[in-house]
Amino acid sequence: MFKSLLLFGSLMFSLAASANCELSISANDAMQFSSKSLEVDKSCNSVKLTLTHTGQLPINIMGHNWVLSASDDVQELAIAGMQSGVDNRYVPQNDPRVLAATEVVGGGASTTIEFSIEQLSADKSYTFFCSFPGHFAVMQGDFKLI
Ligand SMILES: [Cu+2]
Repeated sequence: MFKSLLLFGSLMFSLAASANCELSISANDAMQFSSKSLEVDKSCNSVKLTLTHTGQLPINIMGHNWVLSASDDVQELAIAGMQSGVDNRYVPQNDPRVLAATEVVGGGASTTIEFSIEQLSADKSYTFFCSFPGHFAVMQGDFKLI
């Protein structure tokens, strides 16, 4: 009895230790994300992501956000985002192609979102990018469920 409890306990511990449901990424004044690839455990119900702008430039000059979409949608979404304007934080509103999106932050600021990944599939290709005008071509990376 004690032995099986011990076994159960260590199993729970290893499950908790392996599930990676929290992500953090930073962006800087040189228009770069700190990571080109992010991975989360597919068993996560939701993912908590924190974006930190480690630069000093103001939000209207070098603002950054973090937007998630299917990889095939990035280019069209980035254009639609630009057209949505600053009031909509450069993200088209009520667009189902947007799987997650943070606020836009300027130098020294950070923002956190929590989003569901239950409708995402480990077999599909997802990309995160910054939709601030002119940034998506260099500010993007892979988002994987593992
Ligand atoms: Cu940016």
